[in-house]
Amino acid sequence: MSIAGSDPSGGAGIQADIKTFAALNVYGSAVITCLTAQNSKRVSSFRAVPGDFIQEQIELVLDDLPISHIKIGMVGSPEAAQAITASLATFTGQIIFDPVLKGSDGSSLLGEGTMAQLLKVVGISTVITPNIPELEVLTQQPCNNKNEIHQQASLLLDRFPKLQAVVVTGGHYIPADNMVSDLLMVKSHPGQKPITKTVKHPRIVTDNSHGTGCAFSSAFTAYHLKQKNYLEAFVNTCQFIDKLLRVSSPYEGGMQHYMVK
Ligand code: PXL
Repeated sequence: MSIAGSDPSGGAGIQADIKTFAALNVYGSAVITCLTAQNSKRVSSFRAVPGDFIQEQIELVLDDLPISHIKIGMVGSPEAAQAITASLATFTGQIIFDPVLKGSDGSSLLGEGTMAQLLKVVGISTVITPNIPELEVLTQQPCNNKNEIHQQASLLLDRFPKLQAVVVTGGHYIPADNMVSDLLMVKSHPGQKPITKTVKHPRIVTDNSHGTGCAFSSAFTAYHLKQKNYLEAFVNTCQFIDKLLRVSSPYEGGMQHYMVK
């Protein structure tokens, strides 16, 4: 199940999630938290779906389908965060949360007063997949280098008991060698350091990157569903996104093209 915002241009949000699930042969259900008006270039506005209606959707689908994994994207309002945390209180499967703060044009996708609620959603999640700016907002600490990123990811694992893994996507920083590093940190036994894995890959320069974060977290969700292992899911997701960007880059129009097989 994806719980996220709608992007009518089909590149990000719940549309990207469903396409990613389909490309990876995983069934997807979709609960929409808010409607955005946007295209590949800019987000013009968004409207929240009422909290009770979000809750009704989640509960009806959970009541019916054998859902093992839930991916949460744009929450968009405090009411949505409340509805999500309330309706998933007894869910025991994986919850993978991509703490979306901004659209790819840099505009805020965080509704008024939602910061505290975002942390509530982190509190029910087993995995979070922030990019570096989102990690900084979640932790309220600068993450300017590898040490700071590792330290803050590790502190999040300590702070939230349900959280098992933190995945930090590195695409927002342009390093000198043009290599992007994505990080997986998995909680270990109490008192022991978390297990870390870094995947380094060449930066793919393309205009067709709208929705990459959504595709990343839903691919991680789909791979974990199939492989039941954070490390395998992480490595496969990095490869999938690399391929998705490569396949998409020749096309005009800013979008990703899911002919990845
Ligand atoms: O990529 C972040 C994102 C998530 N969810 C929705 C979006 C976007 C970016 O534009 O529109 C609905």
